[in-house]
Amino acid sequence: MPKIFAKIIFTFTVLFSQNIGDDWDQGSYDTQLLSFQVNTFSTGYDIPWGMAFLPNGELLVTDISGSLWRVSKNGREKRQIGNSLVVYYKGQGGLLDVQVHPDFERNHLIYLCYSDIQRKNLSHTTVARAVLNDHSLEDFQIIYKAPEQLFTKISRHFGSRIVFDDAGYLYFSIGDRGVREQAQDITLPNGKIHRIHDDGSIPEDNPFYYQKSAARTIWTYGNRNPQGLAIHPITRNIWESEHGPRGGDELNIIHKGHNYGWPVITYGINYIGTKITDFTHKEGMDQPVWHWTPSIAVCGIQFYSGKAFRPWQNNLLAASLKFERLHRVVIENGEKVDEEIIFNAGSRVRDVEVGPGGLIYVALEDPGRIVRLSPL
Ligand SMILES: [Ca+2]
Ligand SMILES: [Ca+2]
Repeated sequence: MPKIFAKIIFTFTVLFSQNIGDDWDQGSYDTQLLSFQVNTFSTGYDIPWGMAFLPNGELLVTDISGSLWRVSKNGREKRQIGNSLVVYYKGQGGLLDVQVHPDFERNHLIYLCYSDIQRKNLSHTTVARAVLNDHSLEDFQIIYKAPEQLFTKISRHFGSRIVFDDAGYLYFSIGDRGVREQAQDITLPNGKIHRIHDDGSIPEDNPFYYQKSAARTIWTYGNRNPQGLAIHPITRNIWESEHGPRGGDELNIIHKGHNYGWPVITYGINYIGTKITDFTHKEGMDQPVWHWTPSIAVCGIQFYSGKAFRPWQNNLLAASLKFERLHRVVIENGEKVDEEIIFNAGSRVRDVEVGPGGLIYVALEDPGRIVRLSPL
């Protein structure tokens, strides 16, 4: 009998934490190739920053404020996953991305990146992993942490996203931490894409592994503030999006050891309108596949693969914070050939993810919520 009462109380708690009546995102949208409808999927976040699906179809959601959530397949139940993270929740800092280990069904490992605190107000991007056991984290382990002396009071440009490639390597991004020149300095982790093993050990074939005083986790450099990482469904290349300054938001294909130019080359200018550099091109520095000028404030990206939106197969979905919309970018042979705004959300779009059934999940701000797109 007590067990039944506990269950009833629990059910009520879950239902009332859902704000099920808040269906402000209902609506249908017509686009070039198809029409879809939008439904509220999950509510009650400050800013839902990152999303990752578990193999069983449940969704993990990070809230920038530091909480981690496990949302049922239909979105009706949302339960907090206990964690002991101490995150620097300030400016652009907080709990950032979440990713699921490719072999999750066997090892139950999930990965988190966040702005970590070292003494009072000093912060940097850290990556951790833990075993997800129902609604708690066990065997919590920090697998990447910057040297202590690099933690600063600056609360911007932490990055950060996490992605695994097919060989099981983990890539994560760190922004330039507000000191632009550091993106070119390979002794520092700032303004870089990093590559590590799933346990945090550093692969010996990283490009600067044997270079004296280099940060050995570096995979690419000259990346300003990357907040999007995704694997192309066919080529399996890693694609990255990064915030430019005023103008010059970039979409890049990430290649081992390459220099993506920031701040030596850019299509952007300073926020106050002054020049950063005279150069948009330089030998030895990669050109972006595309740059958004003026900036759309590009955040999360994900390639579409699934059956539900078949005409969008292999297109890139890109979140725009500034213009509060979702873009669909058509890529052919590594180049952008078309772009369409498919969803004017009316709220900053933080992240986009594709669910197991091929439906599209979009993380929105103010109020923090997740909506689901399904074809009509
Ligand atoms: Ca994700
Ligand atoms: Ca660049």
